[in-house]
Amino acid sequence: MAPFKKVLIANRGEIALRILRACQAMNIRTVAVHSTVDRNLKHVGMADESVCIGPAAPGASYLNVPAIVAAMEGTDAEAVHPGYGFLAENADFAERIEESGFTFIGPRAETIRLMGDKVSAINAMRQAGVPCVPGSNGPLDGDERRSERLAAEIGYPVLIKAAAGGGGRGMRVVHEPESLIRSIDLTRQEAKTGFGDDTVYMEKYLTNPRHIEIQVLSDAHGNAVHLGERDCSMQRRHQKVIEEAPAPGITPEERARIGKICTDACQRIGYLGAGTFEFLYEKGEFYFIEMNTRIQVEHPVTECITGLDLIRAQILAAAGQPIPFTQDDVIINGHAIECRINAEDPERFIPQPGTVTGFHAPGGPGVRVDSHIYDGYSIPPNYDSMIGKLITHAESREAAIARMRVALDEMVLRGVVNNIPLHQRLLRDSGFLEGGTNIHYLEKLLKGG
Ligand code: MV4
Repeated sequence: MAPFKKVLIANRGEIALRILRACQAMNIRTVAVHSTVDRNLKHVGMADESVCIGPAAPGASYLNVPAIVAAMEGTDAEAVHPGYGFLAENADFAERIEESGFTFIGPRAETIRLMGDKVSAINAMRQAGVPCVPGSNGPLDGDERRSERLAAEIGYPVLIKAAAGGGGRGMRVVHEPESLIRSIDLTRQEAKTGFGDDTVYMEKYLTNPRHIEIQVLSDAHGNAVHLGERDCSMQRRHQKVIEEAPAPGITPEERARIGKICTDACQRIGYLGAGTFEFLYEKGEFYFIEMNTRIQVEHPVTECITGLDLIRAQILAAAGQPIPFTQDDVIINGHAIECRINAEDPERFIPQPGTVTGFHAPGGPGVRVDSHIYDGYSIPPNYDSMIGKLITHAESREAAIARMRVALDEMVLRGVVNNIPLHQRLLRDSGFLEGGTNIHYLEKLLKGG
C-alpha cells in the first residue's frame, strides 16, 4: 500500500524530478506545480497532473503559499514535498499545510522554527549533549562591557553571527578588541535589515575548519539512525562545489561517536524525517553550528554509500511508518563524490542562462546523473545556476575519483557555459587528491595560492 495516494511537488529542477521518481517508484500519484517559465521542465511533463502557480519570480510562484495550498485543494493531493530552498525550511508554510489538513513531508513546524533561529538551535543541541563552538550561549544584549569580557574569555578571533542568518549570511569576524563593539553593531544592523531580526550571538572563530555534516533519519515512533557524514568543505562563497562521503580521515569510531550524539539529540527533541547536523571539524573535534531540516542537494552521496533512498525515507516517515531497520543495519559501503554542475562562467562564477544545444549524460557502473536538462532545454535566468549533479560511487575514494574523471570527460554539455572544466581541474588537484582540505582551500586555489 502506498503511504499517500497523491503528493504535490513544491519545487523545480533536478530535485523536483528526483522527488517525482521516488513517488513513481512508490506508486504515489504526483502533482507538479510550476511557474510560467517552467512549463517545459522534465518533471512537469512526467507528472500525473500539473498546475501553473504564477510568474517566473519565485515570490509569485514557488514561494506563493496560497497558490500552492490552492493547488493541493484543487488536485486533492494529500502531502507536499518541498525539496530544498524555496519553502523547505519555512515553519509558517509547514504549519499552514498541516492546519489545512495536509501532510508536510519534513519535520514538525515547531522543529523547523527551533532550528531556523540559530541561537535556539544551538541551545537545544547543547542541552541535548551535542558539542558546540565555545561562545555566548545565547544572544548578545546591549551590555558592551559584558560582550568585551565574553570575547576576551573566548579568545580572539571571535565571530559575530545573526541568529536569523545561517548558510553564511550575516556574520563578521573580529580579530581584536578595538573593533568588537563596532562589529556587533554593524552585524546587528545588517541582521535587522536583512532578516527583520537583530538578534546576534558570538562564537570563537575557528580559522581552518572542515565542514562535515551528519545525515540523520528519524521516525514518529522515537527511532533515529544516522547515515554517516559528508565532507562539504570544497566550497566558494558558501556555494558547495564538490561533496563526498565518507569524509576523508574520519574513523569508524569517530563516526559512531558523533553519529550517536546526533541520534540521541534527535530523540530528545522529537525530530521527524531526514535532517542534517552541520559541524565544523578542526583538530579532531566536532563543533555543531547549524541544523538543516530539509533534504539537501548533496543527499545522493549518502544514498550511494548506504544504499538507501532518502526521498522515499522522508515520505515514509511523514506517513508515520517506522524505520524498518536499525543502526546496526546501516553499513557504509565504499566512497561517493558529487560534482555540482552549474551553468556559470567558470572564472567569474556569474550565472550563464541559455539553451542547451547538446546533452549526453555519462554512464556506466557507479555513475549517477541527477539532472532535469535535455537537448533544447532553455535555462531560465530566474533561479539558481545548478543544472544537475554528477555522482560517482566505487569501493574506494581513489576509484570514485577515477570514475568521476571519466564521467566528466564523457559528459557533453553544449550551448551553455558551465563549470565542468573547474571539476576536471579539481579532480586532478593534489590537495583534493590527498583529501581533507579545509573550507578555505578552493578560494585560495582560485586566487592562485
Ligand atoms: C563559522 C566559521 C568559523 N568559526 N563559525 C559559514 C556558513 C555558516 N553555516 C557558518 N559558517 C561558518 N561558521 C565559527 N565559529 C566558519 C564558517 C564558514 C564556513 C562554514 C562552512 C562551510 C563554508 C564556510 C565558509 C566560510 C566560513
